[in-house]
Amino acid sequence: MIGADEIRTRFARAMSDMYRQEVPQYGALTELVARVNARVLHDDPALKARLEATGSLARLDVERHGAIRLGTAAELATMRRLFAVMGMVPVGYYDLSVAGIPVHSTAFRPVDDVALGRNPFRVFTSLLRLDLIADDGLRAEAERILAARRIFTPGVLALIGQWEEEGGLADVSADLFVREALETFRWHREATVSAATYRRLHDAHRLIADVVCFKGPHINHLTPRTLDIDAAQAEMPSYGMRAKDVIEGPPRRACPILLRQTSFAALEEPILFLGEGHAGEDGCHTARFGEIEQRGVALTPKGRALYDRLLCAARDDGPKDVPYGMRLERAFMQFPDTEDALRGQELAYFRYDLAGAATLPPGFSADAPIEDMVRAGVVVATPITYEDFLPVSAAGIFRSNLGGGGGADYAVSADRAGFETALGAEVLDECALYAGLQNRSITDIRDALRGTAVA
Ligand code: OOG
Ligand code: NI
Repeated sequence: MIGADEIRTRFARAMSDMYRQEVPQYGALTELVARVNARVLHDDPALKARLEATGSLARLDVERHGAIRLGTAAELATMRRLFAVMGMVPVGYYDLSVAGIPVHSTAFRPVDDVALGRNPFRVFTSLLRLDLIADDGLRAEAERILAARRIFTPGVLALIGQWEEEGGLADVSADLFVREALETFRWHREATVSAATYRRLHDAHRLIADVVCFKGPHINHLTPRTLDIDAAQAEMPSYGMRAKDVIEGPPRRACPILLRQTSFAALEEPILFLGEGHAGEDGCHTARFGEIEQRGVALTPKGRALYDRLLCAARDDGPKDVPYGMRLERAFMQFPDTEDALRGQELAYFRYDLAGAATLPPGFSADAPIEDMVRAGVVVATPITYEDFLPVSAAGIFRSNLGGGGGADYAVSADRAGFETALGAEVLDECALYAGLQNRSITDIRDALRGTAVA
């Protein structure tokens, strides 16, 4: 039997190869990121040593996230089963309707630290909210079109069933699974609708046309992870890419927090509409783009609340004649920027490890506060990487790839319960996962110290 981590690794590689063929600029982007990362590691041996010690260096070159947009509850529920084969489970709920985008989303990803270390491949997965289409006739038409399509191959459905029954897949079946699953994410230049239908859906919202008018949920970007997003952004034009104006997320920091992202604009691609009693008509569609990301430490709810408040301040209150980047820098001066302060004020999650042998200095007990052990040099604290996404940033990424504007005004709020019903499961709480990792590392240390005390 092939383990979930191995199937995920094979799938992520196959997806990356496919996307490189479909969108050559993605290949250029991975080269740019590889070059920037090599330079950062060369110039910052301390960072390199730390990444090596925590197993993060090995995953850096393969690390990617992608995104898809689904049309129906049934598609989402089956997608959950498909990702489960690869050890990817839904984490977090993201409501994009507040930003004028008619979807809500989750991220399918591995959750335990061994799996994350092997390959942290994640897919930001959105479900179209047809309930937000105001026009009843148009909504019914979109529903009809979506109900008729089959985005999964019979082969992949059979293999998912087999995996669920037997709890694993043999080597050959695993390869077959990867091949069959990949079909769902492939680009099809033939639309399933006429030009007129496409136009009507597109006018309701560009995203609706992207989800409804095609055979399946083409992967719309794959994102490599960079160690210096400012450098990568600055170099994008020399690789022939037009970068988005602002980097989403927090500003550059000595101790990177959460997630910073930027993208190049979606490509205009030729498509072929279904003919209505005549030959198909040529058209074009913009959906697929490239993105890069830099990941920092995961924040506690307290840290996240501070982040949200400062981000809001930079976006809304700052004097508008000051460039956004500067307003952001200014606002975030209030966010502590040393690891000691982030730990001391419980703003971020850390993983704790014994610095050396499991021995305690005189006067220490295995139950001493972990912070005292860090100060005494018995224990080292390492930031836990943020593995998730940010709704405001995601909205910015969506918007910049919907050809400007794209912000309808939806008078609705989040519908987490509705999303979970469609999914057929609850989404996991990301903070509980980070807290679990942190607490387990502390328990392990105390156990190890007690073990030596007894011996
Ligand atoms: C997803 C956009 C969000 C991210 O990295 O925040 C996203 C989409 O455009 O479908 O990928
Ligand atoms: Ni993305």
